[in-house]
Amino acid sequence: MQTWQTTRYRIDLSRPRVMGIVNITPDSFFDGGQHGSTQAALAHCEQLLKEGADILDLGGESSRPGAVPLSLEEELARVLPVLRGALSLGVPVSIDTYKAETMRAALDLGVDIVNDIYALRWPGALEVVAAHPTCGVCLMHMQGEPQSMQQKPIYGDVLAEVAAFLAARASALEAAGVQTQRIVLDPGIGFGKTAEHNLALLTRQRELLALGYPLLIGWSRKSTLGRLTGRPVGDRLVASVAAALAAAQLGARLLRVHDVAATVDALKLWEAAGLLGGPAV
Ligand code: HH2
Repeated sequence: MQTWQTTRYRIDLSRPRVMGIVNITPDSFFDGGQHGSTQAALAHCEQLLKEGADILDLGGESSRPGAVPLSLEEELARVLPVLRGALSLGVPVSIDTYKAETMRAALDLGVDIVNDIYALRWPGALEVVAAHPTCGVCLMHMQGEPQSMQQKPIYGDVLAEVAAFLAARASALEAAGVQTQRIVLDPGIGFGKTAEHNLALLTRQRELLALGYPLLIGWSRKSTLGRLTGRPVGDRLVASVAAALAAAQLGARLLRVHDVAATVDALKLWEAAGLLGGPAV
């Protein structure tokens, strides 16, 4: 059985799992400012669990194109109180950060997963994860950095380059002693990629499964869906659910989404129809 080892849970990936997004930020591209206080963020966590989320992914810093980096102090002030509360809700809790100090503080609280858009490339990050005995980790691909990543992303073969990067990061982590079962990979939809690059990563997603790790995918509300449909971010629910289903059908086992209830409903139908039999790793 395919699983993801995390601090407190071994997550069964024999079917797709829904990771609900909790942005404790004033400026996230879709829900900025909606769950900015600790109380509002925890209420949102509980709401997402009622809707069927399997995992909660909490972040204090927006990584939207052009986002301004946040100080460590401000990030800790935003995320730690919410993490403390979320850890009692009975599901795996993930921290979306690239700062080693934030990872360490979150892991000290008992957080289950480190989700890093820089794939542990910031100083000290890899060492923090490697020093932990069991936490899960998501390594994401990004070309450039959020401030400038959408200015002119260039690839020869986007699939080959993303796959090579992710394989190298996973190898670095394993060389530092992290077990394969703790690692999942994410091609980073929208992170230094044009709409064409993102769509190639969907149509050829199966090639990433060949790396031998579970895939986590985040299409939710992203601009490529706006390019395809002509709709603003607030009107991309249907396209987001469709993208999540397509990713699941093509073998992704972790879906990072804002719209948990709609995604869970759609997955139930896809599962009943036998469309989620994508190749397990
Ligand atoms: N996307 C965002 C943030 N973190 N992590 C992973 N692993 N994969 C993703 O695709 C991903 C991610 C951006 O979405 P969101 O958190 O809603 O927006 P913002 O960064 O503006 O807070």
